[in-house]
Amino acid sequence: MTTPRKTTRLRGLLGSGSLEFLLEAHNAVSARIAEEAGFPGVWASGLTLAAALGVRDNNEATWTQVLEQVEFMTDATGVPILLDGDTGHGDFNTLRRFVTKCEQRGVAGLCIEDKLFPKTNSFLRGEQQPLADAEEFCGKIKAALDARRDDDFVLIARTEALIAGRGLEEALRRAEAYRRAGAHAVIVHSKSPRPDEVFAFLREWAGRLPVVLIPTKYYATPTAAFREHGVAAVIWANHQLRASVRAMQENAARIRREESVAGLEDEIAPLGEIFRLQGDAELQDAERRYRCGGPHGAQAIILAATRGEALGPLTADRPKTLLKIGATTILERLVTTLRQQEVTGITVVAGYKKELVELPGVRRVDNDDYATTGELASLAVALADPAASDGADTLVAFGDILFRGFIATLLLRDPADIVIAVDSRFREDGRAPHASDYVRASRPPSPRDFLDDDVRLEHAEVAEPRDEFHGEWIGLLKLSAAGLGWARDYVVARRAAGDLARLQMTDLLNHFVATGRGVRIHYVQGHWIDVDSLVDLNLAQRF
Ligand code: SPV
Ligand code: MG
Repeated sequence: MTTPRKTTRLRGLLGSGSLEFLLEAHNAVSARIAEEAGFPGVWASGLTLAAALGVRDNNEATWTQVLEQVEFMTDATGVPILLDGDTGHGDFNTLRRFVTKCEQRGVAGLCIEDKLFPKTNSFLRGEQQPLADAEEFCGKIKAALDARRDDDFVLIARTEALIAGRGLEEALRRAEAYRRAGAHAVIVHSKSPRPDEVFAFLREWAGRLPVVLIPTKYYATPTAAFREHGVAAVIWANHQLRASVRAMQENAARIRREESVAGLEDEIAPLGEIFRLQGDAELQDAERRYRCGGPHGAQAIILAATRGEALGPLTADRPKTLLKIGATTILERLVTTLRQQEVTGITVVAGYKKELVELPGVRRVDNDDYATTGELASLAVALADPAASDGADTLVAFGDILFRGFIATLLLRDPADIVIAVDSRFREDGRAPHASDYVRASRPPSPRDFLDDDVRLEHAEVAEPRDEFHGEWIGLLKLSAAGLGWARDYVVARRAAGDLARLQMTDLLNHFVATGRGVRIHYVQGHWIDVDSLVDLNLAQRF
């Protein structure tokens, strides 16, 4: 079954027989927010579109400029948009072209009002609101209807008779003329603080066409009263803009006063929410689907759930991955390095202070049990995420390492299913012996390493260095699509067996060895660093 067109849905909404609500929006993000809040349609308000552009509601923005904005709104939403077309921005002929362009840009319906171009907002200048000649306005309605390609494109005629102080009789006379001209619904606008005059209109009108109201001034009217009077739809015409203006004014004043944004962080939308509203997840999926070949199309999982207790007070307010190396965090540098190797679709597993882990274009998943689980539980969270693509090569990296980009490329270019980078200089890296991920390989490093590419892992272990080890795993692993599947099978099995929480990445590597999958090793000599201690952090500043 295909979804009905937006025009058809707007038509249906006005004729539904029950009271519907449209919410104002003035740009794509406010339109999307209105849709997500559950509104079945959006009012693209002339007043707030103009205000957002910093101009007056006097047709200072041309109709093409208005449509530029509205096109972003229709692109960003699945619900129909009813555009405030003011007077139609000119005579019948301008209006015809306007209707054509509205249809082309995905607008579901247009509302035109019987005032003179350029109009003035209905709540300004008292009753100094010159009305259009009703007959001429009927000609515009007919022209607009004839200009449509889509028979369901909605045309609403709005009378400003009450705004202009011309009384109920004139409002009824005009509404009736507009009905005969073919309008699908009427708006009778009022600036009275009470609904009496619009309710009087509704009683006389007796349901000849759906009536839409804009109760900006008679806002205190109970919604039940609109229902009782058979109102087809209510438009909340400017409330998103007004809410955001108040929020921005308070925000700006506070930042100015406090000379800091630190106190605001928890009170404003997190960056991740902005990326979500922009649809970043869709782009990540698309990147996985459409960027193919070689290292292109690889994805990455960064394990960054732990605090890094060894760093003491430095990680009191942030996870280790967010410590700064120069001007950027470890995570930012890691992401930049990965992107330079054309890795797209980066997922970071956060835990400790997870809400701080936000980076443009980086998907975050959470291991909320980070305090009681190990690396493999974090990996399991990423593998369970639907965004983890099964078709791509995947780099798994610890969130506290920095490495030169060529190492990632080495792993990605290797056709083996499971590949790790191992540092053979672990005894000479200038650091005191420390516990880390050490490996025993099928042979020690040799000058032939660049030629002989078939070194295999025999055993991996989190331990103090011992003579039998050939190197230190740097915390970077490449899995092919098949390798990713085996890793997923393993974490599922371990979870079922009940010991996933205590397992580390070395357990996964040993499992691969034990099951004959073969883990290929690329030896490197330096060119990477991990940040486990203050000494490491200092070394990293020079990396
Ligand atoms: C608008 O939202 O632009 C309207 C409603 O036309 S009003 O501001 O009340 O005129
Ligand atoms: Mg308007």
